[in-house]
Amino acid sequence: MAKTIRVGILGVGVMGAEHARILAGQVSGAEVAAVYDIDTARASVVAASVGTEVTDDAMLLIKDDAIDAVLIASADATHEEFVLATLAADKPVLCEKPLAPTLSGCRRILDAEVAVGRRLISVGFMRRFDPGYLAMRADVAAGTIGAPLIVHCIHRNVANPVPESATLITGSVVHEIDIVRWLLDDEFTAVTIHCPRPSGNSNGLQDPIVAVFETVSGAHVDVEVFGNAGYGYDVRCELVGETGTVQLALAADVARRGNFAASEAIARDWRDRFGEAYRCELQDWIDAVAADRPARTAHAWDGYVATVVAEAGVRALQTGATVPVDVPDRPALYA
Ligand code: ISE
Repeated sequence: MAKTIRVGILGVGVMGAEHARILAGQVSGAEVAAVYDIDTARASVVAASVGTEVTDDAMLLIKDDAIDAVLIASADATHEEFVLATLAADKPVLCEKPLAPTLSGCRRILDAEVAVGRRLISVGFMRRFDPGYLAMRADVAAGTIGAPLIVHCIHRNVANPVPESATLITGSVVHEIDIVRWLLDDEFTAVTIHCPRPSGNSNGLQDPIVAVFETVSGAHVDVEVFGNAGYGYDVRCELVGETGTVQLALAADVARRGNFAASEAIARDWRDRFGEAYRCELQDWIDAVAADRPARTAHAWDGYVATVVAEAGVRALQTGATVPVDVPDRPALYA
């Protein structure tokens, strides 16, 4: 019988609790073996919900022989320390985005993994497992729409309390940065940020933002992002090629008709919209750990490049200028 992978989860806020729930109930071959959170009361609630133990020391959890793999969903500022400790323990780790909040932190992680010489790090860009994005990528690879020329993206949150406008880029647009690199198999070369009149619901921040990227192949990518769109969590993507277009379907599972009108539900948040993607991401990660192969998720290099591009986006927001994106050479480990 295949080995059960014993996962330790660091951080059980919104996403850590969701990962615990999915791992415990929807993923085969996995067990949530321990959880840690800086808020021990929260850790106890999540541990009880999945029938596991609470550990009050993150480093002990990472080193524990009873833990095979580590999932990091703690505060962004803790990612670097926890990922490096997991690498030092020679264990696979799935880290929620961002890999680290600073480029220097991402670089230290990358260098550490290159020194180990084995890919142990996965980064939680779950959209790569969404059936719609997967179908779009297959179309691009098959040449169905010809060479991609333009990508139109929409990313609207219901009410996302972010500390500063830049977080709309580092926390939200970063998903489009990753998914477009992956869809087009291309790299970004420049970014410009446009700032429309802020919404009355913007809490004093620049919200919405429109980011426009250019790529090595010459494609243009626009991303409209809202922290506080109010009406629903709405993620769209249309890829325009030389001979056709492909886009994510908008339809929910059911559409209702009545009172001379038709309606369908809109997701409430990313857990709702990307539930299947999270499940597939976790199942693939567990299968990869069991088979001792790299997971299909984004790896540390992808996490690093996403931060390179997002940081350029933040500079573009701050200066109003078009900022070049300099992606260094890819280490052979990520070929
Ligand atoms: C949030 O942190 C996420 O990662 C969601 O997937 C994204 O849609 C949202 O905009 C972010 O704030």
